[in-house]
Amino acid sequence: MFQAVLGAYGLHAEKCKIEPFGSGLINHTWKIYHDGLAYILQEVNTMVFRQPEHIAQNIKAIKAYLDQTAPDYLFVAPVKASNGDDFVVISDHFYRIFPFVENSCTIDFVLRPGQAYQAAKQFGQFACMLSDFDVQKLKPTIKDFHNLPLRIAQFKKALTQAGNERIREAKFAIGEIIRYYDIEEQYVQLVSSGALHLRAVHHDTKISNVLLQAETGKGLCVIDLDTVMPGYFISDVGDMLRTYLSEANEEEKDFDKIAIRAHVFAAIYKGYMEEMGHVLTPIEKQFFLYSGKFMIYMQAVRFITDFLNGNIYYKTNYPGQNLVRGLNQIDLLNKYVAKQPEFEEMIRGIDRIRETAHPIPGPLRST
Ligand code: GN1
Ligand code: MG
Repeated sequence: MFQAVLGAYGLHAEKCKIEPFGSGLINHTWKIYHDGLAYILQEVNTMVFRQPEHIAQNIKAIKAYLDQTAPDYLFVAPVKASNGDDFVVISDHFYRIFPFVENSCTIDFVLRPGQAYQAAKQFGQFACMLSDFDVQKLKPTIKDFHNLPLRIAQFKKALTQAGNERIREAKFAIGEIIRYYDIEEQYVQLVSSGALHLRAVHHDTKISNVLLQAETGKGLCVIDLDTVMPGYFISDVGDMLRTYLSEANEEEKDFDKIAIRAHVFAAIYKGYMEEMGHVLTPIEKQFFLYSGKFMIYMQAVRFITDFLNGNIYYKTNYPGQNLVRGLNQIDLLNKYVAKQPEFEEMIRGIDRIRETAHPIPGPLRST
């Protein structure tokens, strides 16, 4: 495989050092060293991305737009194959290569609030740069990706199809998912009322999708644009809250280690709002906190559904892993909900400081 894929880019597999890279649950990724240069090779999972050419088209459209409107932005575009294409298809498998950005690094876990701040600023900047881009030009790369009612429908269907043993094992998790159905009801209400604007949304804002300057840790740009498509800002903010706030990640089996870091919340809010505060509508801003519930809950539903279905979607390393992940997310959700009053207070505090620094202009102020 490597020979054919790398050959399509004019690289010689026998001269390359190839190592597995990253920790994604969907695609396969390798780092390739060739002639003093480094690349990232990815095989796109076409069971998940049914029309991978949509990914390539979206990235091309965004690149063309940003080349015009934000030429200084570091946009990591795919390397062109020898035939000029952005990807190659070998035996029905879909591959692409990215340049490895020198002096950059990624991290897998937020250790300090400053890192959450940098990432939130990067995802905020990306959303802001695309706020006037015509989202209708973006094709959905995964249909109904963050459509919570559909995820609930899939969960209900899995409940009717799963064997008794799995239902018994997941009993507590199932009860918790049902107990939180109001999160879905609120989403339906939000979308149907038009409160959320359709925007270009990244949809996968985990910390490892931000390139940082290796020496300073300053954010450089966002990567992994496979799921950039029309959506709502709650997906991006919500997945940051889901993946940055906790002291332990979604794989943790010891739930005592799941603890919410309030200073990380403040960093995400500050970083994102510095970039998107003037783009989001006042109504959208009211759902900043809701976005955490929305994404943590949806991830719990997706993990538990996959467990009930016999683990057909997410890569797993041991039986019951999706149940552990789902229970982990439910624990996180409970702890997040308990923190809401504290976070509301923090938001008010940060907004007050921002307003003092940038007073609202116009008739609202009489001086
Ligand atoms: C998948 O493969 P990765 O880690 O980038 C999933 C996300 C989930 C995440 C949970 C296309 O992302 O939606 O939040 O696992 N991506 C897809 O770890 O389903
Ligand atoms: Mg991804």
